[in-house]
Amino acid sequence: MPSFANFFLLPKKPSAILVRDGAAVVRDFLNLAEASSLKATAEELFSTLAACTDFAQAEMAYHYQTRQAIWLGELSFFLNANNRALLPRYEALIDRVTQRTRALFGAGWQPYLSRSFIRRMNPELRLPWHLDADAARLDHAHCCNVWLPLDSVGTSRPSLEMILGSHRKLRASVKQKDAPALVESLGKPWSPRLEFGDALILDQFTYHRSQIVEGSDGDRTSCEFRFYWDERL
Ligand SMILES: O=C(O)CCC(=O)C(=O)O
Ligand SMILES: [Fe+2]
Repeated sequence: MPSFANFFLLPKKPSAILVRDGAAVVRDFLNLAEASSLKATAEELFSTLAACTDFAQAEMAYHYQTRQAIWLGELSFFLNANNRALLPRYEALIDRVTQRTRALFGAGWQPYLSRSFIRRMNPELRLPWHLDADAARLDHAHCCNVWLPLDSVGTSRPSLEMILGSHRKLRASVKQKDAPALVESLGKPWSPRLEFGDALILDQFTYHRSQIVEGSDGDRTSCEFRFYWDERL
């Protein structure tokens, strides 16, 4: 528990929490109507990809077929050819997530669609400990992940597990892979519970993995909307 004196020194703004901890939970990042629209759009996207027999975008086919992930890098082109009616709804949602990210964290955040996904997760697809800076080849000095699960997570469905503060130690040494000893040296893992509409914002150097929830089938869908910082904005 923080002491009474420290209470007034704790950062309250999500942007200050992100800088301090490398992760910030934002309750109601999307309201219920927006989150429901995102979930319906994600479901329709998965059905559209499932029905596609001939992908013009090889990288999209690769992510979908190997990892059940919809790559956003060329999704607009794909929808233009395969489900044009869905395109404006998808683009409006990206705009909404961008506006919300900028309002909370600063106007310099730019959508990084070529490093963004909507992902279906099950125990076989779980991601081990990693840094997004390394695993997702982010190639910018400042990147974050607006992680939006499309169901509540952290009880029966898996959340993310992370080590708060690890971003400060790992910024200097990016090439660290799955290593239990590294986890112990960085601190105690923590997993937030998130309700539908809540988001977890992760710094690209925060060490994290898919949470392991024993006794559940572990299925869930989530969005990884990545952003990079453009100082000119
Ligand atoms: O969805 C997961 O379990 C892992 C996601 C992840 O590592 C990420 O969004 O960076
Ligand atoms: Fe990740």
